[in-house]
Amino acid sequence: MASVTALVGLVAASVTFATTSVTNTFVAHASHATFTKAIGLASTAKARVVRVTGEDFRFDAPDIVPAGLTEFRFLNKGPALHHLAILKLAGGKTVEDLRAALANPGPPPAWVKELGGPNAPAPGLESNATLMLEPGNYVLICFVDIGGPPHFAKGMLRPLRLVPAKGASAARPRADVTMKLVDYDYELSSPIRAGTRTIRVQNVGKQHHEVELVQLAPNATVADFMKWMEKMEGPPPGKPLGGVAGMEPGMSEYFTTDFTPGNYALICFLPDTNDGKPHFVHGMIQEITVK
Ligand SMILES: [Cu+2]
Repeated sequence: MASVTALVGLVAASVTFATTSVTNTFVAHASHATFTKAIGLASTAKARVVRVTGEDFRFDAPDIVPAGLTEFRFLNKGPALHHLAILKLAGGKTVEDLRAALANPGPPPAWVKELGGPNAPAPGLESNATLMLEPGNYVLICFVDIGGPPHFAKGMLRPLRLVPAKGASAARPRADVTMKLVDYDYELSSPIRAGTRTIRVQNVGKQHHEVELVQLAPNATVADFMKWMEKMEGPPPGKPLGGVAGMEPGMSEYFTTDFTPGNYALICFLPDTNDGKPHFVHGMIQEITVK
């Protein structure tokens, strides 16, 4: 039986990516100018940008935003690894109902919907996700577990209310590549070329899935990165950049990243609905090369 804790995705011990010098290169590249231009071309209106920062152990975010196409930009101030998972609370449920549900073991309530959101960037980096949101009650939450309680239990859980917007919503952005999440694999519509690329992530599987994008260090493999994840000792052979957090089947949303040439890993850490094992154990882990 799946439990509420089965929503927990990334499992990470204390991480100190921010100390690596490579990090600064990525901060310098963290521009979304190309992305917002692309949206402008695709429609008369742009996605509404909502900026959120995360740190040990809290989110800074607005309380109320208008509904419609929304780009979340998530800055991880660290020092731990954090992500910005977005849950929709259906049926008029509130954050207090969610807190109560999270405190008790058992199946996740049907009124909790996993809507993705920016997946974990290394401390000091920013990740993003663009998705369509309807009016209602939402929660910003971090499921990352650093060997103790998951971060939401330490304060990284924050309500967000979406209210009806005036005027039409922006159209969905144009994507360079579509990434299909299947049980249990990633299928790209075409190779990702170097540059600022918008990826449409579509969950066509029967289960929830995520994509954590990791830039692998030169000569490192995804196997090296996963081995390092077990103990997290020594310099990391890869750097988390973001991607999209856990999404319900049938959902799609977008993220934009500056891809420099090299090797990257796509990883799903979400637990399987049937056996509870992380999806990467079932094969949902892939190495790609960007040229
Ligand atoms: Cu998965």
